[in-house]
Amino acid sequence: MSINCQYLLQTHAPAWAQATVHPFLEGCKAGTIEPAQFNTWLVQDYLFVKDFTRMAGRLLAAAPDAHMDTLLGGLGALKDELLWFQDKAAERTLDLSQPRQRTCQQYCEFMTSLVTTAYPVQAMAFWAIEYAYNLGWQQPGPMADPYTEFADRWGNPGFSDYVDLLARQADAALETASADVQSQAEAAFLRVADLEQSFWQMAFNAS
Ligand code: HMH
Repeated sequence: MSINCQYLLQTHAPAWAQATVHPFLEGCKAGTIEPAQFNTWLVQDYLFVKDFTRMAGRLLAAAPDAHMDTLLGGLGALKDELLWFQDKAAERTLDLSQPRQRTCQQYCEFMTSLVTTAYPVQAMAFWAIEYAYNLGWQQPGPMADPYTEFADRWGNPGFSDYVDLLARQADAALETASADVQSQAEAAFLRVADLEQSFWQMAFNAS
């Protein structure tokens, strides 16, 4: 029996809850998030997504033929997302050329380090990163403006379908993976969970 996405979510439910439930997201729903907190998240997440896009490119390079179509769709969505971040930053007159904060830097370094791992590990981590936002932005329930469009970006049904496809691809890759690769995938999942929690906390701490 190989590990799969469902197994990881069940086995590590507390770690996953910490990755996807945070006062930052509750603050968006309640409208109590401070501009400094939200704007810090916006700039740092843009810097994150730029590197996540590079990770997506490396994942595509390692992927079997059957997984290419979904990943190419993902890259197309990331192209739009980067432009959308630039629009959102311009509306708020935010400078996107700021340096990465420590947690963002650590997350980017982790994503870069995955290039030396086998495809199943990369596929698992890629799914976990997308699912963290798909779940996190939906869980508080409908958000008031101006946060509605942020919640919808990662919570919309089309994005949920894409994340499901990513889970199926990661599961398929893990099915034939060695025990060593499976344990690397589990470690990568836990690292994503940890970094997601730290990323919310980094933005929440801003003042
Ligand atoms: C920190 N995790 C973080 N930012 C994102 N945009 C996503 C996941 C989803 O792409």
